Amino acid sequence: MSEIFNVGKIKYEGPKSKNPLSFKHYDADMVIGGKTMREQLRFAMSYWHTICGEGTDMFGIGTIDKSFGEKDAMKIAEKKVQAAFEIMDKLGIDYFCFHDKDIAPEGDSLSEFHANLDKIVPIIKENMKKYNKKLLWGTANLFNNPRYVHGAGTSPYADVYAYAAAQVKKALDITIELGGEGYVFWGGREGYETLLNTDMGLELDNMARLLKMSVKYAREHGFKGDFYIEPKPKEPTKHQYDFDTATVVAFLRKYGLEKDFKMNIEANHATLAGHTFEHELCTARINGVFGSIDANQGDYLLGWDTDQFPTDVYNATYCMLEVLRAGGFTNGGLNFDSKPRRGSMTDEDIFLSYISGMDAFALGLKIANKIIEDGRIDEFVAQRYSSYNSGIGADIVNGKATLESLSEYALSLNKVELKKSGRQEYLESVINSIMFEGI
Ligand code: XUL
Ligand code: CO
Repeated sequence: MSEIFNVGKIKYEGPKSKNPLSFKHYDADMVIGGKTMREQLRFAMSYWHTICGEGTDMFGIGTIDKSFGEKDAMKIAEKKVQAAFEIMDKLGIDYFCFHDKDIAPEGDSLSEFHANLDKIVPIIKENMKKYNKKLLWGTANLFNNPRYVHGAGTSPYADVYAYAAAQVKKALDITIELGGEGYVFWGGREGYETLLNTDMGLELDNMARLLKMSVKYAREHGFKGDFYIEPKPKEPTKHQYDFDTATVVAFLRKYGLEKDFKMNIEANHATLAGHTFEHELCTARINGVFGSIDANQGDYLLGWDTDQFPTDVYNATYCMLEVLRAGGFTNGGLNFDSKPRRGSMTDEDIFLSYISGMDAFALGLKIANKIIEDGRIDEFVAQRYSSYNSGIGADIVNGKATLESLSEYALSLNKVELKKSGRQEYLESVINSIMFEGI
């Protein structure tokens, strides 16, 4: 079979290399923090952007043709499989993620969609074997089709809800068939525009019901992986129910779903919620729901979900610091939910974009590991909270303190020492000194 992309295998050539089609920092077999980079980073290719995305934005049609020279919808789908595995193979990416409708055309009915999926899935499975690739997670696209204009699992209409459930069932079947390590729910249309036409309580109860049914079905059918919710505050709806990690944690606890679900944190969604990427990751970690990551970055000046390839090394560093603090990934990984900018429309741009993202995260991993080994940041934090290790502080932490005992203690103090610096600028300079050591 002839190749689709006129690009060879991408190799690690080191930081001095000027070859654009090489890794400068991602050396798959290099051991960092006790594991190889490949094991630590668990990179995944997003099928929707890389294989289906044609460079559209809300003001313009596509700039890239992803029909790969075919005309018939099923032939295109088959060619897309070939393209997907060629890209993963050439970039040395071990995992991929997909929505149901990324891999096969929807056709004119649900049964036609199922039949199309049933033809493509064995081809994907064959290629997974041939190229030794794995599925990080699968999902159902419950936001694109006009039937979901008012929501899917939160639709006011039971028929639409049932249709969404059917799509989830089939996407779970495929995820299980392909040995997927995770299954994602991103609530694209699960939200609302105005309370004037919305029963928010019922919508959220129904969403929880769909999640419960999904967990039950998947576990009964042998799914051993993780379920994820991917928070996002807005876009497409004004108020998305899965606003951010804290909101989702409250939802999961309300409905008793906290044991079944973890988070899939996306960088661009975090910033849309007014948070940093690392804030969302830390919130997930301290609540025991750290799971997987959609790696990308937004643009503060544009302000919408631009899904750009992540090249900001500070962000990648703070992200990997959280990943290492969480003990690394288990079933999760770094899925590039990223696309080249509309103006980057060549085949080569696909490879250049992934190289830039993979190198940025390789740097992030190396620097985050150095920050931990260096110890100055962790030592400062430990010192800052050391008053909780003994005396009145230990009483607070151990639950021995009462309002009376604290009041008595406070009255015995002459004054509270205020001049205890948070040393933010110093700590930021420590990060820079570690990051740019040797320059
Ligand atoms: C949309 C988004 C989705 C999810 C999967 O903003 O991030 O691609 O990752 O449905
Ligand atoms: Co995403």
